[in-house]
Amino acid sequence: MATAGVKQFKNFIGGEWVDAVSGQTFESVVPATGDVLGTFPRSGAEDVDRAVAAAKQAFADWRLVPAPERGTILLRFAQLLERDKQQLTDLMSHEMGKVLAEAGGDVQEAIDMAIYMAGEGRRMFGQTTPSELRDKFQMSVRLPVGVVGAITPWNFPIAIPAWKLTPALICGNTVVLKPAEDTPLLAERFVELLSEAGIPVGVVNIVHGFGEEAGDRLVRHPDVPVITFTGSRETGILVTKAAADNLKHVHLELGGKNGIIVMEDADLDLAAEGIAWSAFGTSGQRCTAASRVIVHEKVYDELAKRLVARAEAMRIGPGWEPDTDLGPVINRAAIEKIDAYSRIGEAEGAQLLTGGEAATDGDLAKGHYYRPTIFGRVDPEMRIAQEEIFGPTTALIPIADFDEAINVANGIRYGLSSAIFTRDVNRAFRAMRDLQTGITYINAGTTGAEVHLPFGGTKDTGNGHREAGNAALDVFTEWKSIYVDYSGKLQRAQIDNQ
Ligand code: UN1
Repeated sequence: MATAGVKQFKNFIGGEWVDAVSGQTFESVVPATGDVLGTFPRSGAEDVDRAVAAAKQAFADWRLVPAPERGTILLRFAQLLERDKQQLTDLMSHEMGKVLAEAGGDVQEAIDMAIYMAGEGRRMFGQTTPSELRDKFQMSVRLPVGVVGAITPWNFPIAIPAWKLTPALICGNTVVLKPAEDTPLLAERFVELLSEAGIPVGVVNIVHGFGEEAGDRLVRHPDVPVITFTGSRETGILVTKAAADNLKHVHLELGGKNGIIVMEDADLDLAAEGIAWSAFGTSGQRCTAASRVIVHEKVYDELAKRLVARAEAMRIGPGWEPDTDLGPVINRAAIEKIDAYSRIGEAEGAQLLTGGEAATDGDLAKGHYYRPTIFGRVDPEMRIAQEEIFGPTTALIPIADFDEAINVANGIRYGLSSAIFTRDVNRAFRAMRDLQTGITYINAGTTGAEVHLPFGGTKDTGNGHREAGNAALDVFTEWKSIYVDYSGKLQRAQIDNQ
């Protein structure tokens, strides 16, 4: 189904740019306009098998390349991302839809992560400990695991591949990347830059296509011992089951239903700004987006008024236009899902304060735009307060006191990010301890995690792993404990040596 005049892109396997074995393709479409950016191989099991074979072969040497030398390549990669930042930012505003400032932030996050992981090449600390015995030395070291299968989402199309690939690579693993089918061109640029930075042949491979086809094969492939996946809870469960037969390491970064608590003593201007940014930034398509606002009754009306005013002032348009505040959502299915939740919210009896419909005026009709949507007087048990919508929709939930706020905040299946606006330091510290999320912000919104602290969540947001920071190394290495006896005689541990 290749379209005449549209550029055809390929997979990158063992250092070669190749079509899918089947010859099938799919299109990358601009969500703001419906224009086609290019066609990409619709890969199947055979393509994945080839990529895994290339990655397996490349692992034999890459694992032996000194980690600081691997770090030098990642540093060069960071410099190339920096060199092409403008171009990638512009492309992202087209292919994914986010506004320029956020697209630039996405690329910057990748640069920062690459720099951080380049530095890990000179750290990657293990432990040395004293021995129970004389003349014996012992230490632990991190060793790479092998071929990593990375399945990345469209919402952070440069940052998240960097979160996964740079730690995998610095640790000495090789990679097969299956990027989201909505943002294949950005993933292809990402891999081109890694190659330009000097990543050896076969160390990084990209296989485009769909989850049910290419992704499924990658997850099941017996020669891929590590799977790192960011996406929905439901797909995370499928990935876990599919990987179980081979007892793979599985790292999951799944959904969120992140709440911001606003207490009666909060700086309301600051809170309104933080909420608007967290709820509507990236059109709500962040796993860290604030889709619940848990607000004290005393300031409920005032905050609701300010948030509605902010939402209604947002300029909706293509991400690449400099005055756009809210870009499109990723595709038609997203519009349908978000809109279905607006109807569910109304049917549940929540008050629709603003939005609740697609934006289709003039040229907007060509793209997938949804008005920033706020529901008021939401009951914490309603579906719009429990389920991840992944769009520019947030739910205001009134509460009477701090304990209720914490209970409501925790009363969901997810546990990614949380926030509280308060001037009371005691409450702030209790919130830091009691909010059951992997990330908590004090007097800031729920988005904006930095690359050098662990990123991830509790409960159904994941499976106990974290990415980013040096926590990421745990996903991509095996610990090895090493004992060196230099006594020249057989010494036996854990027994009485008398
Ligand atoms: C995501 O939405 O999957 O903290 C990642 C943030 C960003 C990353 C979000 N740094 O919002």
